Amino acid sequence: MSASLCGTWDMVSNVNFEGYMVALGLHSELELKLMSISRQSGISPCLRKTAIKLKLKKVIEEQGGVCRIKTLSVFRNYTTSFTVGHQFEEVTRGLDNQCLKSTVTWDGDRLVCEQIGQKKNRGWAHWIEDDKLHLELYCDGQVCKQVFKKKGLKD
Ligand code: YOG
Repeated sequence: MSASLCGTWDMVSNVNFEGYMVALGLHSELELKLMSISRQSGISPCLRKTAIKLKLKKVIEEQGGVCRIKTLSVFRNYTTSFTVGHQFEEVTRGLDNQCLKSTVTWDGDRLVCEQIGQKKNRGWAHWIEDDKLHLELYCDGQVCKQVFKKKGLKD
């Protein structure tokens, strides 16, 4: 883990989070009934409405070769731990509740995660630009772009 990604970061912008969440699996109430799928497996419009208002915080740490990324909010938290280059089982509990085969690697200065599961072209990429932490979350053609500033620093 590049030392520069480590730290506590506060969200300053969030573009197309809605599109990303829809791509993760929105179905209307009627569709859910027809498919007999519990609301748990997608992200309901109500949940998306809550999620989009959140100011997220990232806490990125590395210890003994294991990297941990915490995504924190007043509503819900999500943590993932991994070793770069080693595939792991990721369960997106509290998000879209999927079981993924995830692999994080370095692509130049970008820390890139490929998430293999039911959705095509799912993953994320982190990098530093202008002292800010950048994140692209992508799924099935949708890209959400988030930017974070180091905690305590001005914009
Ligand atoms: O981060 O994969 O930093 O894991 C994306 C949420 C909202 C719940 C957050 C809770 C996707 C309802 C994780 C938000 C939307 C909406 C706070 C992003 C799903 C459900 C947890 C992520 C990576 C890269 C590390």
